[in-house]
Amino acid sequence: MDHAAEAHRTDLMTITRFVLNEQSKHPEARGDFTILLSNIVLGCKFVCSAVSKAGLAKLIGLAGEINVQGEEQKKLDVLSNEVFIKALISSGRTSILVSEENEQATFVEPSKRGRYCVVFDPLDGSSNIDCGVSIGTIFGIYLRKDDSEGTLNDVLQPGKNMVAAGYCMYGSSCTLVLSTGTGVNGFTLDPSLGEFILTHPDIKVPKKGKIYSVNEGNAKNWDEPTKKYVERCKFPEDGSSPKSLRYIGSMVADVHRTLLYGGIFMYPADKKSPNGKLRTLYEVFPMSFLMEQAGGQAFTGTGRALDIVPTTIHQRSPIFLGSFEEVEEIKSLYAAHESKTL
Ligand code: AHM
Ligand code: MG
Repeated sequence: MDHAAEAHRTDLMTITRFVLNEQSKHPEARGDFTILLSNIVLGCKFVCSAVSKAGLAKLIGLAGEINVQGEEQKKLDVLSNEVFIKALISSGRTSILVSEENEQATFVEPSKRGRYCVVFDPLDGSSNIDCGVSIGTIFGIYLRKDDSEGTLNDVLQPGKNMVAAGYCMYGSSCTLVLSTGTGVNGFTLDPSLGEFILTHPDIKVPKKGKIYSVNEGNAKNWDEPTKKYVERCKFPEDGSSPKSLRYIGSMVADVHRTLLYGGIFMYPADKKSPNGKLRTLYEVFPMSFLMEQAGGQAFTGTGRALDIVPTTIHQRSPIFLGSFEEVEEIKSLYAAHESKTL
């Protein structure tokens, strides 16, 4: 059944029902994850509504600006951050929160503490808000390592230790893509019901793709393997058709397209930014987790992205992710480059 037909079914699978079904396969599950997720979903619904009203409500603007009512306006990313932090704390299921918007991690007070740690970017791509381009929330979830009150080490874990990851894209529709480690599923918000409905079950990224996605304005500073890969996209050596370039400049939208249509998304290292631009914990890890769960790969230029052991919460990492075969090609270019330079 295609996705459109799926949306017209009457046995609506809401995200809550879906997660409850999944959790019921684990007899030890205590319902904590379902409660945590429903608070993330609440945050996404709030941000979705705020983003769609942004132009009208004049929510957009510099933090600190005063609106006509004399109230201070909040930038959407500041507002989104507050909503997520409050929803996650009041879930009573989290210990440590790391947000792109906050320099320090948030340690939840003992009376509200729970077993999970959430790393997130409340509104990624927010420089695109003013022109109506799709933006999104990205999140990853860890289980606290032990029963202690929680330390920074609980979030400085490699991405492969995440128990779930996802993103919500605020675009022509509001789409939440989630993995709890058993594949990837996509849900679309039905505004009339206020519910996310399963519309994209068991997403698999095509094995090969015809699209590459990168900020080519940085090409001057790229390393040899990246230059060579992009050159091959344009002038294939095997006589095949050149790939198409698509770059929105909003990670959630670029990764969403890559997941559905195949291809490769990259934000490589370059001479000016030796670690690329994207943040390891709450951008690179969740998207790499989803891509692997959908049958693709995620590579940093030196190894598997999900193997990185972060040492600081806001560190960055280069990333190449997408269709299995595209990432395989960039991996072999790096391997060849390395053996040449040894
Ligand atoms: P942000 O977290 O400040 O919004 O920046 C992250 C965004 C990503 O969404 C996108 O992939 C990338 O930055 C675009 O960067 P560039 O403008 O350098 O191409
Ligand atoms: Mg970001």
